[in-house]
Amino acid sequence: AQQTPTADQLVKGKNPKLIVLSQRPIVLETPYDLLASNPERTPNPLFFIRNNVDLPGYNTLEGASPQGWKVEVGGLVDKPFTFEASELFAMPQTEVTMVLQCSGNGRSLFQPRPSGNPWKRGGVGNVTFRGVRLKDLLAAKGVKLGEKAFFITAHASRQGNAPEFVRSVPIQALEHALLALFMNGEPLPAVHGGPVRLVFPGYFGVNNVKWVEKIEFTEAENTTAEQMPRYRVPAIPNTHLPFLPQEPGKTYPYNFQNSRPNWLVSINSLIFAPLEGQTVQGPYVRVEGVAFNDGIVPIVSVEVSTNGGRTWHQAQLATQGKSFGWIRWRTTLYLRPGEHEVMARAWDATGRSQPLDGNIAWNERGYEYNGVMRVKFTVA
Ligand code: MSS
Repeated sequence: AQQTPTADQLVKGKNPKLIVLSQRPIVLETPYDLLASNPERTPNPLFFIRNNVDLPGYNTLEGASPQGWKVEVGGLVDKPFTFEASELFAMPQTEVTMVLQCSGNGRSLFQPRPSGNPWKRGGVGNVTFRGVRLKDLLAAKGVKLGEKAFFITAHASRQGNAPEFVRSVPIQALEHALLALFMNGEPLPAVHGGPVRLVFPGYFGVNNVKWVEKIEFTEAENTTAEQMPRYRVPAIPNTHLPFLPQEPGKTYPYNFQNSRPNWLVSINSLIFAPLEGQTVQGPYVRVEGVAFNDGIVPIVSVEVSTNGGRTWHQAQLATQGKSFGWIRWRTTLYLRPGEHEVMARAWDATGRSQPLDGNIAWNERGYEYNGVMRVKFTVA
């Protein structure tokens, strides 16, 4: 029998412990204990990979040469232009720490199991990108947007006959859009989109186009498969309902009117300690983790419960204010010896929170899971 290659054999420089969800395209999940043991930022060797389309020769943590890498900017602008990735290094740089999360993260927690890579909770990381703001580049080139530029549509390189990968995000995303050149202080690894990636802080992973080659300002969303029907959830547009609940197991006739794309990251929280199945010393037990949302408003509280959600106890937040990166929280509980289950739930300043039953958001491709996390552990 053939052995499945390990993560480091598939992508040079990756930690061999990453879980191989797919070899082609390459999809690697960060084991949860390793995610949890790096609560500030997720190191590059541990960072998850989700490729829909592999770019031949880019399976390494090493950087990719910016020389000769051209990016076209066009669509609804007064002066279309082309720039070379290498030009960006001489421009003012901006740094942003953000959660990069696949919209399929948590998919295997949905019942019945939706189609797609069976992510547990490790399709996420906290990362610092550094590069040039797209709006600074437009200003430097003296380029103005047309009145009907409602979307930013980014196209990935198709070198080596790669199939197309295109995503559209609303024009509001221009405010923080970054042409990333560095990841966690290293030249942007080729496998994470080097030499240049268009990242949108606050938006799900899929929107952060690696190996960007063309940026268009458009009146409508792109119509390729990654925009429709993939990477969407059922919705009634222009309502407050975050998604339209589905009968688990049923298919849905996706179109632009009855669904919305996986854009803004939904509010979520993770428990980093204790870990599932651990035995810890009591009676005082430190419980900690992280919480995040789309960065548009602050997370205002994280609560924990050890009685199945009947009562909740407020944890302390390490930082206040809006953040595209995850924020840390912690608390100490007084617990008797024996088995316990702890739950965590975040709230933000608009009143958004997480469903107690994550399956309420069931959808056939298993996107945007943000159900309250539960961890079973033993107090000695
Ligand atoms: N880009 C490109 N070019 N291609 C592909 O495939 N994918 C997506 C993004 N971008 C892609 C891109 C996804 S889908 C995700 S998640 C992300 O990316 C990831 O990242 P990394 O770096 O980690 O790999 Mo889901 O929502």
